[in-house]
Amino acid sequence: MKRDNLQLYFIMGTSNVLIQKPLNVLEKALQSGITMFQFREKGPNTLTGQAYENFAQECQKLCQQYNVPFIVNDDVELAVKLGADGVHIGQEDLPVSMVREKIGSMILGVSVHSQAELQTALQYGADYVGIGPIFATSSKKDAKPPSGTKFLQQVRIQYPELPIVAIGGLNCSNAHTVFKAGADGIAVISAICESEDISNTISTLKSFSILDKKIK
Ligand code: 3NM
Repeated sequence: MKRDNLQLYFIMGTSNVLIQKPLNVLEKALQSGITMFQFREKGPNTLTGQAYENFAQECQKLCQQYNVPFIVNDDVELAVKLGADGVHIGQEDLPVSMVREKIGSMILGVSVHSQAELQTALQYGADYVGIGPIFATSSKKDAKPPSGTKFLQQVRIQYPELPIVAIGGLNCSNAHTVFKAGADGIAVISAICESEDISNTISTLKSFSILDKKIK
């Protein structure tokens, strides 16, 4: 994968979208320029069984149309079954080594919060790491306390070439701080799911990245 893919990483499941249809939100986000998508069906009243699988497949189909990598959160079996572009795991999920074995050369993203977790992720070939929650988030019930940008900054200095995405409470008002701290990109749920103008939100979020600054 390219570091550029992380620039604006949208994460969504049915429980994150209250008023509109989830697939409409995803399509609008794809049209507006998200660079990666994570299917994360967690939280209250989530889909199960065939409905869960069908919804994942519909999300994947849309991502393929827009040439945006489709990443599955946690569910390695589903990712392999659908031929997803990758898997993202947290520290509560299967060990990094086991996931790498199961998914072969697919993209592997790992959430890390400490040096020890970072070293394990790198040892087993994580393609990118997620660092957060940077700010308070209401989208993940078991999120750790907000960490700020200190660890992110440290990891960037330590590994200048490592693909890093920041997550947790990021929005149009604060996203600039994580790009400044060295993130390649931002991962967001509510900033897009709760936006009244997805296209405008996405162009604002992307404008803080050095990738867009180079073009201007
Ligand atoms: N993981 P929002 S924070 C899925 O810290 C997730 O690992 C986090 O949602 C972590 O953009 C988070 O609405 C939720 O804050 C991010």
